Amino acid sequence: PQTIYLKDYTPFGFTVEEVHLTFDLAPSATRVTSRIKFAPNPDATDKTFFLHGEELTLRWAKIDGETVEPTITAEGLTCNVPNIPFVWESEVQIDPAGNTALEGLYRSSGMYCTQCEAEGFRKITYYPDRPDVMSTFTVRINGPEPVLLSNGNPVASGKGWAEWHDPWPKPAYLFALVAGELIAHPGKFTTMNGRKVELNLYVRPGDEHKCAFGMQALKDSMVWDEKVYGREYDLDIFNIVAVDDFNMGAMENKGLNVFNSSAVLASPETSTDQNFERIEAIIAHEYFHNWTGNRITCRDWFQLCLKEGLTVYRDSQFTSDMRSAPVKRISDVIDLRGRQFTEDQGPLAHPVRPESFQEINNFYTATVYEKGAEVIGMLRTLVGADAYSKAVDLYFDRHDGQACTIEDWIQVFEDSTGRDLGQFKRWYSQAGTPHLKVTESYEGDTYTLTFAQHTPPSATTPDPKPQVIPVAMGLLAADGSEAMGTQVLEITKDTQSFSFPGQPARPVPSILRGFSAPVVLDHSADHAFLLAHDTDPFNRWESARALAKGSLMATIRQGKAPDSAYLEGLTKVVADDSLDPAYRALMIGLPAQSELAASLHAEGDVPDPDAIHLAVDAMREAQAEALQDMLHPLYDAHQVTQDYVPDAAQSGKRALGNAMLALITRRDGGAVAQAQYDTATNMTQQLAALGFLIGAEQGDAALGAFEAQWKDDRLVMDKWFGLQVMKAKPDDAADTATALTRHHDFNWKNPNRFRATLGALAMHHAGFHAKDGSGYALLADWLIKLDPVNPQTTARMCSAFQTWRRYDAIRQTLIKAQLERIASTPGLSRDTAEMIGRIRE
Ligand code: DPP
Ligand code: ZN
Repeated sequence: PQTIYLKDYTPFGFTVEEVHLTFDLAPSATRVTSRIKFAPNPDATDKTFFLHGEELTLRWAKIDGETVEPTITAEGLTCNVPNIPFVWESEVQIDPAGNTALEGLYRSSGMYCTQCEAEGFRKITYYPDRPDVMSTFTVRINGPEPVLLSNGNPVASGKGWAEWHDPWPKPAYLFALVAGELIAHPGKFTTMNGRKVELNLYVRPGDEHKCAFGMQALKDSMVWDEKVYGREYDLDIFNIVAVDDFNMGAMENKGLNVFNSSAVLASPETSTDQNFERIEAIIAHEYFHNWTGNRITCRDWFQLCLKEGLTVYRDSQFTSDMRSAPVKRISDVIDLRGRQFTEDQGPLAHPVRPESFQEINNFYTATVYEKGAEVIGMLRTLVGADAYSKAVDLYFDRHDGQACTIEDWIQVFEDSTGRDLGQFKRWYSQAGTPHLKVTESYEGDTYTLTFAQHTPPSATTPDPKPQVIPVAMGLLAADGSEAMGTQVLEITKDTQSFSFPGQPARPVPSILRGFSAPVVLDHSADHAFLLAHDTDPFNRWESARALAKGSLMATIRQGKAPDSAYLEGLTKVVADDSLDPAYRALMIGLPAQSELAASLHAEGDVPDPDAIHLAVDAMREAQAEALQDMLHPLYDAHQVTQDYVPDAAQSGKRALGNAMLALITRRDGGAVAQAQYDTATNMTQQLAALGFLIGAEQGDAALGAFEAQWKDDRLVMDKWFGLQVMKAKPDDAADTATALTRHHDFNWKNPNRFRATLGALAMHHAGFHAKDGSGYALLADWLIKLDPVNPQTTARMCSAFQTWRRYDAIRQTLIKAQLERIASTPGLSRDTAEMIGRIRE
């Protein structure tokens, strides 16, 4: 397969002035007629007329009305064209029903839908399928389906047809078409300048009762983007469609967002608090793309972080404003460490802006998205909130309607602040997580902190240079009061010292407040003191994490009993009713077992998944013992008696109540959990109780009851599949997953169900890494089976193997055998081949 490089970018030889598409829908033989006005691009030197096209049957093609005979390959076509503006017309036939890859135009539960990002439009018709080619689109859909949707505004419709026009020039990856028997949940919105917008959430019959929350989230997002970023919606209509078979979470197609039904459908009976929060964030994310992604798009796919990093950053700001900022920050850091740090530590490490790829679908990663968002956050910390807003305004003014690069983005900050951001740009070009070692000294009345930064080299960044690291920090006095409020230090060199004179006594530093940079901090801080006194909620939580982790590592390595300083500190925080219950629930959490494995590996040990599992279990037991007097009182005090609302306040109560229930169940054998299960009126309480019952005596009966109650609800059944694997004992995880794959409802071609079952296995650290290799073999079996059907989802799940070099020789041999088995499968997709190739390196 061909490798594509950022440095080889050249503009397309032609501009597109206008696109007209006509779809004659038929499940196995849809006809797509295109009429496209091209003109020679004065900015381009290469004037080759190449149109992408894959899996298309060309019926005819014309230039200015004259039939032409283009040269066709598996990737597209070339044709001789005039050196003046001309009209290209063609008709192709495609097979939506046979499209299981869920890319291009496909069928899902009887409806038609599309997914074109990144390169799916080329499976719909011949076109320059690259993000820097932007055009207006007019689309006519002919079909018997009652609902026929595309981008932009509706122009006209009649029985069996509809026409849409999108006045905003866009790249083909933002094209969308939906047709089917759908029901609209309508809404209305008036923008800040008085534009009346019709809103619709389209769902399949039967899902009407799951729309209200998504509609409200959309309105909240529209208001927020006006208020915080001054961004107004720009069409007469905004449609969202829920689709059951979808590779990703959702897609920001102009005026017609298509969502994985798991990312939009919600009701108290079927969705957990976490589902509601995620849905709100994804709706916001896709809506915010209208400006950061659609109005201003990416010049090429190497710039993916330009839209994704910024949009993730914006949706995290939104969630912080809607809910609790500290809770959101802590959750984001847990996620970043779990997924992005893992990527940075292994063979899949790549910069936020990669410089080469074979298959762009493999770069929709935690590094591009989440680290990309962290980079924006650092930029804002460095320049300040006001300067950030001015720079972003300039970005919108200067680049509206353009396809841009990271250089354009950085330039608006340089121009509006006068700062030189040359060194800062390394965050976009260097892979790897910087380690920041901190040492302290105190002489006279001067307290000094010295920082030394070091980024481990990786395949794409063999020689990392120092980064610009904004370190938010403060100083505490011995009595716990603030000796110095939060300041931001800018570290730019390998080693750098900062002095704080006028300290009458040695202060205690609180470093990297709010996790102001995505780095690994190496500092032997007084975590017990910080857990008790830090005024920064993030660092207070971080101290609990550090103590828990230190204790777990000592148990794993030396068999030590859980650390009493940690348990005492934890007890005080959990008992503190002045703190948000959601925050206290997070305090009780422990580092992921995979994170412990990573730390052991980084410190030169070979992680033993079973020992890690046992240490975590012992720590949970110790927590139950330390907190035992407050488990029942706190559980009772955090029962919600009002009608269910998925807001931060109620969710926080349920989170703390269920954290107590988890520990109670260790003691009472499941009596309280069973009572909660029996009386639950919402999915949060029902599912939490079910999870605690699995493994207890009542577990099988509860699973049976749950299945009987929810067998007709796909999204709830995904939870049922996933939970059994997650809660399985390490030795049973692979067998549990195997049994579930034989369940009559295991539809492996549905990405949600596949991920719920096999993805859960990959996330079960001790189960996936079972010594006999059963977890590895099972996942490999299914990846080999899925690859010809859905390469994108297969390739994504190969990342389960990315940490293989951490483990012992026996496990490495077992994994390697599976990687080789996958790699040698005949006809392996480009997606999966690239992933396995990188992982094996
Ligand atoms: N662009 C989508 C999103 O991140 C993913 N295809 O919103
Ligand atoms: Zn996005």
